[in-house]
Amino acid sequence: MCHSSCGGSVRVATGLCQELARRGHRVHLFTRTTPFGHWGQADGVVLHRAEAHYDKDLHPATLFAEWPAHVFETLLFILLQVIKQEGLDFLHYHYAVPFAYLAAEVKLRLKGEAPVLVGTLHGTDVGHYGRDFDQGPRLSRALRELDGLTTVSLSHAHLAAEVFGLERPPEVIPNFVDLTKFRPPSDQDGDKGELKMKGGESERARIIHISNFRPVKNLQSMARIFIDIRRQIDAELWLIGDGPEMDQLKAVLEAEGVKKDVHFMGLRQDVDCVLPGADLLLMSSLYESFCLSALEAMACGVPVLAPMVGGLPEVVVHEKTGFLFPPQDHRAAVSWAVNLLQDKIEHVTMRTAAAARAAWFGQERIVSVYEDLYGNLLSAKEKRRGPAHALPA
Ligand code: GMT
Repeated sequence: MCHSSCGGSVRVATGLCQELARRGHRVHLFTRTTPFGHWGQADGVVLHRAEAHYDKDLHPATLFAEWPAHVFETLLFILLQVIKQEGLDFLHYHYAVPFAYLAAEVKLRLKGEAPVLVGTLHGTDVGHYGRDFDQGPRLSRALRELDGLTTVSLSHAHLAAEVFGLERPPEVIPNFVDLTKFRPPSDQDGDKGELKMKGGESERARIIHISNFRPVKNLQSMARIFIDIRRQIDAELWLIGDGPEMDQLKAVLEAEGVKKDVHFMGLRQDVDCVLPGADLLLMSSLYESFCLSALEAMACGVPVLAPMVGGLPEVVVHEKTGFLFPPQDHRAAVSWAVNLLQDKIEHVTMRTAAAARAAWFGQERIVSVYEDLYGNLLSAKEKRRGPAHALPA
């Protein structure tokens, strides 16, 4: 189960589904509506939606975690039906709200016949909902119904343990990147999508920011850093994504006279085609449990400039694959960016190191970690149920 927006948890969930199906597993995906991006049946994943069509008010950049009761009930009905018909072994959700409640309800209804329940915590499900006076305790109870709980970084695991009062922190299975899609530019990629934008002999530095433009991305700060970089060197800013903070961001860029240096690329699915043409990814989030964009940028050989918050230090290696600035220390961020973008040798070294580091988070390896977890949880369940329920050899 996952949301339908363009966010990282959806990317991880759908990527995991596709890779598991490619490996021969039977995979069903349960969502509110069609997940952002192309979702064909060709990849072998069977999609079940509570609502067949996009509601025009559901902007794909916004994660709508609080569902109306009828949507919740519809997906629960579909879940129970498919679990019984297909004899599903696992029910795995990405992002706790509202899926932790759905999983707990499935367990309550199916009792001993319920599939093994796995949950993956991603970000604001802990930092926002976990701390909520009303939802926090409910969520905490729902998490205790799980057979396996994971999250995407050590830092987020500690936060989750503290917020939910868990005896043991969730298991860390980091996010992954498809290294066949996200890779540094090569000669064969000459015509690959937006790489053409790099064309010409311009020496202009290309700084890219990718997000869902929500308050947690701290876009005013991102704009300030870009503006100060632009005051010192020739640079342009590529913005990928859209969201509630976009209008305010545009106003700042306009007021500072740098809007002409900004390319608004909107929400798009071919980020892998754009990223390799950039020189630096700029993030300024207040919090990131992981920051999938940082990983994808590094996989494309793009160094990352980001604040030292949450799980970012587990992804970006300071001074090797990018720079991690203390939050609020814009001066340090600007100075690192300017120096890097002016030093071709250092930039190439960092590009190579970034791609090498990202390889450790390759989809092949990380999806196998999920498979191992499923295997272990299934064996534990069989053991609990005793020999009568053992799987045939
Ligand atoms: O929790 C959120 O704000 C939404 C969530 C999402 O669906 O995009 O983002 C989180 O999950 C991503 C995938 O694991 C991480 O890369 C993001 O860092 C994380 N966002 C936050 O922690 C704010």
